[in-house]
Amino acid sequence: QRDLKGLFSALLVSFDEQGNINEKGLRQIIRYNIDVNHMDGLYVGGSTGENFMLSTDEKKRIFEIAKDEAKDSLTLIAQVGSVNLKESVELAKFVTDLGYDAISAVTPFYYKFTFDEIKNYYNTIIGAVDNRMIIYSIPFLTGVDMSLSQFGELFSNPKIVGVKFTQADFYLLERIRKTFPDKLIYAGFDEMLLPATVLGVDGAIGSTYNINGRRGRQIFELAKAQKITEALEVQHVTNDLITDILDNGLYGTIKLLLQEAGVDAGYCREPMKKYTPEMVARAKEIYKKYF
Ligand code: HMN
Repeated sequence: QRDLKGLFSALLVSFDEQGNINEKGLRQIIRYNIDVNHMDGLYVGGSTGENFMLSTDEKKRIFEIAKDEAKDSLTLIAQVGSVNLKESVELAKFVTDLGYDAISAVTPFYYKFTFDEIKNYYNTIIGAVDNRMIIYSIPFLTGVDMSLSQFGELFSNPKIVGVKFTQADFYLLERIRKTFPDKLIYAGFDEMLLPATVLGVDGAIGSTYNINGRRGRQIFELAKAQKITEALEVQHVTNDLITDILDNGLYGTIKLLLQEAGVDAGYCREPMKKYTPEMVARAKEIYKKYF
């Protein structure tokens, strides 16, 4: 079994102007993450992958392409969560057969599910496969904000091995770290990688590592080595970059930056907006400033 620790890009997907998967471009993004960013792994099918706007067949195609391009060169985690639990189970089986190292599932969203319903959702998905599950907690998008004891209830299933923690509540992060030393915690906000690393996360999963993976690596390694002043310098530059990216439109701008780096990262899928000429021009300036 592969060690699941380290730095992961939440994989971007290249779409053509009609919103169809651009396989060649997707393969180039994967290569860039392997050859240039030197990631430890890829988180496939996450928010960054525009996953919740895709059909089941499209999700499967992306899982296949990522495995085919990456082979065993880095760790692969597949996000299979969906409000359609039957789809989640189907995808969990599909990626397990493909050889993914772990699965992950977002907390079910849109309806106000009870915690018992959420617990049943996780146990059902992971019960269907011989694999490991990482909870994907992102309260600002899902509205699901779990407590320490609720994480504990989910973690009581030994196949639920960790959490991707995309929240800014560092008190809760510290409590989870202290209470569950054997579970894996991934920092989900790239702009807070340094403080999350100081609190002892095992890794990080984020969108901006697709283009800024080398700075992410520096922050992570410096912070683990207790070189906090140096790590903070790199985090400051990173956060200037992330602020510029967020101002210009998150996933679209990362794709435009990758295009400047020679990667055919394509477009975003509607309802996400098409690029405006101003957005493209601004991305070129951002690229010159930071790369
Ligand atoms: C994923 O599922 O794609 C992610 O790993 C999500 C990840 O936590 C990102 N969050 C969102 O995009 C909502 C962050 O990397 C985020 O984009 C970054 O920290 C900038 O705010």
